[in-house]
Amino acid sequence: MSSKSSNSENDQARARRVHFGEAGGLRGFPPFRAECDIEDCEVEGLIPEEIDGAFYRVGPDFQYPPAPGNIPFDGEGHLCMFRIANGRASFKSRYVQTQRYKAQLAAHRRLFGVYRNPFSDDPSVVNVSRGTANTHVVFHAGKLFALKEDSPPVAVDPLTLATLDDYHTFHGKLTSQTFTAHPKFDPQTGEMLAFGYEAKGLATDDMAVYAVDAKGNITWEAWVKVPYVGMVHDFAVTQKYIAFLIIPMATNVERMKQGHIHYAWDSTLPTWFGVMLRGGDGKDIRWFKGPERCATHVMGAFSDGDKLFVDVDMAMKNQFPFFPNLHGEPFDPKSLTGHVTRLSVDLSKKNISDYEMEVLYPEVGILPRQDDRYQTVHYRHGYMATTDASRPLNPKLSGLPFRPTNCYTHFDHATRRTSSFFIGDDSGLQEACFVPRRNGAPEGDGYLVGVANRLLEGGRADLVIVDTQHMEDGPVATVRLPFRSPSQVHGSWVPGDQLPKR
Ligand code: V55
Ligand code: FE
Repeated sequence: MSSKSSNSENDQARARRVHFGEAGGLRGFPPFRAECDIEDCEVEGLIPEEIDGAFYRVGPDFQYPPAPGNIPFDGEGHLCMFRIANGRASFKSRYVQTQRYKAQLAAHRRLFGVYRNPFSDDPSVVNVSRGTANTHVVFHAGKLFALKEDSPPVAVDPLTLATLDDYHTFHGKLTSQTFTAHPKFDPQTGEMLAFGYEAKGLATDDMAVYAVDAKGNITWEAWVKVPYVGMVHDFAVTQKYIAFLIIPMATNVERMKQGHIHYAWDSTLPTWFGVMLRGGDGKDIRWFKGPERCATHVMGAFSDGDKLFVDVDMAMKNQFPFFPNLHGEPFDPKSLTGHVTRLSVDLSKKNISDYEMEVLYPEVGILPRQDDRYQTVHYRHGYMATTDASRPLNPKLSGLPFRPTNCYTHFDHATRRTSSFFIGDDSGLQEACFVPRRNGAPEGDGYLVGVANRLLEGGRADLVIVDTQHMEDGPVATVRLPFRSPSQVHGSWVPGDQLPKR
């Protein structure tokens, strides 16, 4: 055999093989990719008998090696479920079978280019949904939805995690091409409130807002325009109002055409806080201006007459090192830190043009949550994964570029007091999710569940269960996994009595 033919055979073999390279071709952990089932997981401590339900979580997990220039947020959605009942826990993980996942699997290779950039895709997938379903998983009207904000929900079987509908349009009533990863749930009506941005297609300045009733039918729709096109990752819903925060994470079509990802942070842009009446036609929307800020998640929101309060995790500048700064500014660690910040406006004042901001607590963190039964109404208790730099760090981890998220903090807005659970000097915590102690338990009475990565064990995952009344005491139980587990962006708790019977 001549060396020439063996070279071209090598090229073919190289084109066919799956090879992620160092750290999966990206910063951080390599992809997980395995779909797993564990019955009766190993437990340390005792899972309270009263806990009955499922903790669902989802995050990006690359199916094939990412394209050069891609970012962690573009991995295929990989769902996990911890089913907890009778003091026992089982674990299940499955990829969401999105249109994109199935197309790539059939081709045995990557067909989509970089994060939310259709110009970077293989021509064969022009009519395939780009949605990765990798950001949040929520339960409504008996359906489990895996969500990515650039596409419609993907419906998944809550017991098997098998994909049921890779493009769910609520019986054709979803006219927006997109659907937020952060819908809100009204405990009084059973409604799901949602919106889509870039709703008429790539980089369009249209947003659509929806109410979905307790049976899963769209009952309200309104369309509004945004002041500029940027990431609208989360939103706020109260009994009376709906509010959006537009941040300088701007959609950049020119850069997309050059092969870059969807966004670049434009520090010359202001923030805009838009407020409209819930249930109206959207024509009443008012936009209030603020300075350059980064805020991606809402802890809770409520209205009191004409006054609106929205609590977010807010930082001074772009918090995402993998979303580039358009004007080349270096990332300053101090301006990346997020604090629970209350945004407010008094809608009875007709001639104001700005919104108010108040930093409520000194703790530094990301991914704020609440007792989800108190969405849209006055709430008292919030939770967030925080980084307490005064806590010890294992010397073997001193080389990490950032301190791991080492605490879950409970924020009591009535007393403005906090209490924290510290995971230890060798671990990092992913987002927490609140679990009511039992059906009908008072607000904030229950547990936080969340995954800890043991950083001296290759990131091996444990689910920790912490009593919200005794945060400092440490976990009442830890569900030990024998592996790292797929990554998580967000998760939801679904009480056992709402799950379909087997
Ligand atoms: C976020 C996550 C995303 C995304 C946009 O936390 C924003 C924010 C996992 O994907 O596409
Ligand atoms: Fe989010």
